[in-house]
Amino acid sequence: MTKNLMATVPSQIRAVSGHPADASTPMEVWQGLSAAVVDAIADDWYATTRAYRAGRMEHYFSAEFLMGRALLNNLTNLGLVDEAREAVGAFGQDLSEILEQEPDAALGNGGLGRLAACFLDSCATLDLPVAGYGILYRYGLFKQLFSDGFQTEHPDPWMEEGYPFIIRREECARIVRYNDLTVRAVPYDMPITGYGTRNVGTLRLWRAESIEEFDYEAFNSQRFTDAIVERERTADISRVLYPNDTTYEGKVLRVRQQYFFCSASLQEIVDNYVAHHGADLSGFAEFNSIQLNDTHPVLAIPELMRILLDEHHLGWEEAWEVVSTTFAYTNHTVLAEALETWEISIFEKLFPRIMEIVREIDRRFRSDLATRGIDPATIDYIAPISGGRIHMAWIACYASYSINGVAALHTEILKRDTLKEWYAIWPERFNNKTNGVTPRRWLRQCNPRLSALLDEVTGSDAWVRDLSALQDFDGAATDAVLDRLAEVKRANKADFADWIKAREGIEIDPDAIFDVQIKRLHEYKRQLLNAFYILDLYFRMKEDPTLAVPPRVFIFGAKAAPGYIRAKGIIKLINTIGELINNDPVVSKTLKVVFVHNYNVSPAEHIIPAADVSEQISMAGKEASGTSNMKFMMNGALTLGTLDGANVEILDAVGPQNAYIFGATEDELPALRESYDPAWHYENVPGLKRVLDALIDGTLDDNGSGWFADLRRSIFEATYEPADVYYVLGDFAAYREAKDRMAADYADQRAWQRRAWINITRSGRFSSDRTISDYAKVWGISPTPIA
Ligand code: T68
Repeated sequence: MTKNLMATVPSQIRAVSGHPADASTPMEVWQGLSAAVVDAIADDWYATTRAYRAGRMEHYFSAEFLMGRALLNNLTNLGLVDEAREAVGAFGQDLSEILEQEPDAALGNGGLGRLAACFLDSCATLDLPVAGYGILYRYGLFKQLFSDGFQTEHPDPWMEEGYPFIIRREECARIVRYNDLTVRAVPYDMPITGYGTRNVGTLRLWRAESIEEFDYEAFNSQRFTDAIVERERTADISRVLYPNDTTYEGKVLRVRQQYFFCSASLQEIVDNYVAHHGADLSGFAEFNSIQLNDTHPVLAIPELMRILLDEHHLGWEEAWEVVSTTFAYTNHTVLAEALETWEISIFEKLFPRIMEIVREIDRRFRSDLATRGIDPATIDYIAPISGGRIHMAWIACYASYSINGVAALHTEILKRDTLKEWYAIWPERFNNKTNGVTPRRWLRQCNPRLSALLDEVTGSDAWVRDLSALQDFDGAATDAVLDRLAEVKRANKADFADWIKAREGIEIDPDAIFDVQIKRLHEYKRQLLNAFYILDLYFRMKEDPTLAVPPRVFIFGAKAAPGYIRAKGIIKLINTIGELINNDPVVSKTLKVVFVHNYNVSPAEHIIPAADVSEQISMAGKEASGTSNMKFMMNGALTLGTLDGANVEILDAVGPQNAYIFGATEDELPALRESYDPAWHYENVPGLKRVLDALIDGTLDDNGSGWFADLRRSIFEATYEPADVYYVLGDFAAYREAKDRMAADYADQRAWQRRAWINITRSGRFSSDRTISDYAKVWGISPTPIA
């Protein structure tokens, strides 16, 4: 199937480093080994691309793909890990060290971007004709450092030293035109391998370049800087990923980025259609479908209209028929501040023709709805253009043949609330697609010990391609198997303790409970609730030194959007609580707090296999799905969570005895909020007063920033939002009770392991293979194996 790595690796290393393999640095070995892997799959990649392009294809449009590292993932999928270890071992190199050289391709913010990456893995594994399209950002999500406990942001030039897993395809470049700028879009292709298949899918990322390297006229006439300025203005388009994950920002550059990759990708897809099926574009949707990952690629809708109308001369009705059978839309959030709307003036300035088309979509939408007897106020509310702004979600809903949420509860909220007007008119368009994660990266690859145990218990590695197969092994949890499971977790925790010591300089006890919350920092995710619990526990231990508290390590990883001060205040608070606890001679014997800096995909691969407790504590109704909850479950951690997002389905899969669920539910909250008074909770709920006062009485030092006092105000004072919008104090007592109980339950190790086992065996429905199989039905595509 693939060329012998042992044979090609030394020469590939020599080619990149210019000296023999045994005299090369680990970074050079990483480069050479990676090049050998790309070389080994080249023929299969080409064959897959040809096979897919001839038939019906799905195109996954996403402004973000959070790929993480590629080498180990490809070796795992291709079954070449042992061979690679041997190949580099032959000249004295250690594969683990080589793997750690690789930068993360962090071309995404969080769940939405990582979901896209998991989906590509599943599509490849299932031989499905799907390609991803996005942007080759020169700078990925910023690097996070801490300085006095404050987050600082630094650029992430992730491919500056060369990146073997991406191939420039000069010959496939396209031109993208704005009113004020014309640029070249050059595609870079990343091969996407699957597990146990020869098929190799493609992620195509576009990079913006000038049409001409220099404006020679400007250059010659001594206007050197003008020539450079123009070139930089173009390069700006694919320079940097916007680091906001929940708030929408109406920046011209952002809309340029969105149009850039949509236009380039559509040109290519249309050209491919013409090459295979001729110039009559009316049959386009029979061979192509496009999934819009949130509203970020929604400009593809008017852009495809433009191509069909202006370049292929279809009539409006005919073009609209094509468009409205091509696109499908996934919503990822119900937070109002995340819904994208753009000022009309921006569209007019950048692409007047697109604006004209949007106006026509709006005009026809209004008359279509009026004919259906919809009342004028509703029409005006959900029209593509209203209040002087363009509403991307409304364009998506109007043009899409399918609209989905990302967990059952989320889809219900869309139908009932966020998109209710649309659901009333087009109920048949709505469907749920509960998220999933790839068991290749998130189990096989990151947790080799547990993988080996599962191979042994199930008798093969079939579970890696069909995770639901594990459910037959619920009953396999004999004492011998549970002993092994305990050994696996203990060894993973010991590895993790070493990793933390080296990375963060903190010593932790592998026998303590590892309690983990890793995700973007946002108020709705309630890291503050976790912080309040830890601080309260510290005070309880100070007050009563005889209190029986099981040893625990509280682990956090989170980036805050650089402009989101309150989120940054929570990071500072957790770091400050960590200082207090980790330096307390008595309490630090029992508790530790570790904030892993620069949380990303590859740190997650170290953290998740070592976790005992998975914190999923968002205010009910706010987390669309969550996906780390699924990764933890697969690795045998127990969920401590609210009934939010996919937690609801995890609870359903494992049963109430195998998870810790607490807090107000989404349907209870409106009534609770009516009489909600945070001040009452402050006075009456045990522990809260002491914790909230510590924010301002000198116990915790925010270095004069005033951020801790601001956090306290966010709990008590209504400003733009009601006081304590995310119900932190309201859920505190229930959280404390559940978390204390969980820690006490940990003492019965046998019972704990039994429940961990059930979490693993029941995780099958949270494989992204299941999610993608569900999407494939909507997309109307079927497996197309090349061999
Ligand atoms: C997440 N959204 C959801 N958004 O919050 C999470 N947003 O519940 C869900 O599991 C996940 O999507 C996958 O469906 C995001 O991650 C973003 O990252 C984002 C980025 C840019 C603009 C807005």
